[in-house]
This record gives sequence, structure tokens and C-alpha cells, in this order.
Amino acid sequence: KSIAIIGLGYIGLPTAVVFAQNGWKVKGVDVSDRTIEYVSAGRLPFVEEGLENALKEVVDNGSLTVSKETPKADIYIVSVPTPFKGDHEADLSFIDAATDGLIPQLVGDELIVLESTSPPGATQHMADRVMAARPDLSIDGSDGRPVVHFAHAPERVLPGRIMIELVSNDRIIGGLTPEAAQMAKDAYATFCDGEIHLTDATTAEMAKLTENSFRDVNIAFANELSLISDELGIDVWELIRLANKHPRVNILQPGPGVGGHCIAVDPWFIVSADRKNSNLIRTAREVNDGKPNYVIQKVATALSQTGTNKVAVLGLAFKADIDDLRESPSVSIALDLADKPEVSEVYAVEPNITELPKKLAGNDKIKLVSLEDALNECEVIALLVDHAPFKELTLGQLEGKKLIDTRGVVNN
Ligand code: SAJ
Repeated sequence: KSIAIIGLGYIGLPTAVVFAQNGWKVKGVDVSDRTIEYVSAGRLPFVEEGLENALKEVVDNGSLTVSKETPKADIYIVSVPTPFKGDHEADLSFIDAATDGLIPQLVGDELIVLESTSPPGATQHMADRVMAARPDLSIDGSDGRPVVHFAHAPERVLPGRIMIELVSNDRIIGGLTPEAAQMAKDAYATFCDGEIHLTDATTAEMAKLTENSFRDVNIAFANELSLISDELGIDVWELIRLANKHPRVNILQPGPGVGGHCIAVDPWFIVSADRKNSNLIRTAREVNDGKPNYVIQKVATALSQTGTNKVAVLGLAFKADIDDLRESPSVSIALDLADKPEVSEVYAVEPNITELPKKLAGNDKIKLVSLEDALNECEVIALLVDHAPFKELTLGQLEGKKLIDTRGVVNN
């Protein structure tokens, strides 16, 4: 049987590779020429531990092929982006375009799986679009028309551990019909060692959003405690460490804000689905989104206290020990600091990259430097990411510096 995977990004490509490793004929589809060029040559268009060799193998043995057009297949998996539009509403235009691409190929008996993180109702929306274009087909076999099955199978893998978690995590699969959910389960079970739990499509959509909102709300709690602790003159890291000694308390860590492509996005899909009842989820988003500005204020105060105008920014990635700078609070902090007239230079240290991305490189106040140079040049140091090399910083190296340690790395 064959699978077409539409959208070969951080989730679609690893998923295509594991299906191909497990006996499926996989056809990858992407709109980007660069992605097609890279993948067809067995090259990875982004960094992910353990994926490069696996990709090469399945491309070389012909079990994964790629094209720009959607070919015929028994199963279609849609894993395209769902960005924002307007006031944090989900923009379903990529899902719609992927759907339109597969509609002409349908003859009946296919399974269509939506993998993209989506607002509640998106799987039904997709099915409605297919049915509107193809009145000869049905979702449940009514009137004897051929059936097309629809399911949602959200992804929960952690960037950096995708190849492990794809196989080992439990999955939730929701169908528009129980039969659709079962068909999707049978397909994913060919590589997934975790348990696969079946439900309806809307519950599956909400489950994914709920998991990331849970984390966002808990990080917001830690971030709020960090503001309160500053106000009270106590150490938030010690506070959390001690509170976590309670057997039923497990507070997460404060930071300079929440980055990444999921946790800072998904809660808004719940908020826009029910604005009236989502006060806590919305407030958590606001607390976390307010944190970068708070850090910037602290840096500004430190600069004026030291009478200096150069600041070292340690870490640009959205979390520790990765090279992913997209949606990173540290990047927005570096850019906003560079915009301040009282700042003459921002010395950025990011051990996981060799050159600054365009957004930062275009600003001549921002320089990518070594840790050593940053420490030599600046009296004010903002530690924004808990990368391994920063954990080795000693108090001696920081003597005489004003340190804004947003991750509690030094002395903890
Ligand atoms: N962060 C904190 N304090 C913490 C933990 C995290 O400030 O105690 C920050 C990180 O620095 C980072 C952001 O939160 O900026 C998000 O990092 P993360 O490691 O919590 O999550 P992601 O975005 O890498 O991956 C999440 C995961 N979801 C959950 O843990 C519930 C992953 O399993 C999902 O598959 C992924 O989102 C996704 O694709 O939805």
C-alpha cells in the first residue's frame, strides 16, 4: 500500500522516513523546490538528530520518492503549517491547498489523515471541503457512495528527539468515524511502539492543544513566580527547588519567555475556539509573552547602573542545546536591545550556529562572537538559554559583571 505525505517539514519528513523504513511505499509532496531538491538527493533540509542517515537509506532504496504534485495513494497524510491570521486565529489555507491537491486523485476507500496541529473542527472542515468538491463520495457510505475516511493523528514529538519519540510515544488518533480511526491506527501501528488511543476527531484535536497549553500554563506560573520573587528580593530558583520537595508539587522553570513553534501558538487555537471560557489559558500566554520585555527592562537598568552601553546576550536558540532560532524569545530580546538608543552593541553568543540569520545579521549593532570575547567586552551579561557551555561558567569569570540570569544557570 502507498502513502502520500503532503508537507515535508519537521514532522512530515521524519514521518515519511519511518513509514518508508517500515515497508510502505511513501510518496513525499512539498511545494518548496529546495525541499524537493534536498530530499530527492537524500539530503536533510534542516537539522534533526538521527534523521540524515535514515533519509538517505530510504531514498537510495526507492521506498521514499518526492514530487511537487500529489500522486494517487491509498493513504494521504497532511502535515503542513497552521500559522496565525488576524487576532491569533488559525490560518487553514495550507491545509485547504493540500486538500485541493489530493481531491482529484480520490476514487473511494482512501484514508485522509490530518497531522498538522489544528483548531477544533479542522478535520471536519477538511472533509466538508472534499465532499463539497466531490458529491460522488461520502464520509460514511450513506446512499451507497464510495467512502473516503478522515482522521486526525496529532504529533507530539520533541524537536531534537523526533526519531526516538516518533516510534516510542503513545499516540492519539481521532476519526470522523470509528472505522476511519481504526484504519489510521492500523497504519501508524506499523512503526509506533507506543499505545495508540482512539477517539473522535475533535477530541484528538483538542488533546494536542491541551497538552501544549498545559505546559504553557505551567511555565507561566513559573514566570509569574520569577516576577514576584524579584519584587520580594528572593531567589526564584531556590523557591521552586524547595516547593518541589512537596510530593505533589512540580513547578517548571522560569525563562526569558516561551519559544518554539507549538507551545506559544497552540493555546491560542483553544482561546479562539471559546473566548468566553479560556481566561486562564489566555492569561498564561500573556504572562509568557510579557517576559522578554521584562528581561529587556532589567538589561536597561543594568546598563544605566554600570554606565555602559554594550550587552552580551548568551544564547539565541529557543531552548537549550539546539540550533533552532525560529520563534525564539532570545532573538526578539537581542533585536529589541539593538533598537535601544542607549545600546551601542549587542554581543550575541550562540555556540550552535556559525553565522547569524538574516534578521539579526541585517542589524549592524548585533555581532556573533565567542563567549570569551563577549565576557571580555561587556559588563552586562544577559544569560538567555541554558546551553551546556554556559552551565560551565564560573563565578570567577563573571566577577565584576552584572548578570541577568534568566535561566538560573549560574550558582544553581
Ligand atoms: N520552557 C521554559 N521553562 C520550562 C520548560 C520550557 O521556559 O520549564 C521554554 C523553553 O525554553 C522553550 C519553550 O518553553 O522556549 C518550549 O520548549 P519545550 O521543550 O517545552 O517544548 P517544544 O516546543 O520543543 O515541544 C513541545 C512539546 N510539548 C510538550 O512537552 C507538552 C512536544 O512534545 C510537542 O510535540 C511540541 O511542543 C509540538 O510540536 O507541539
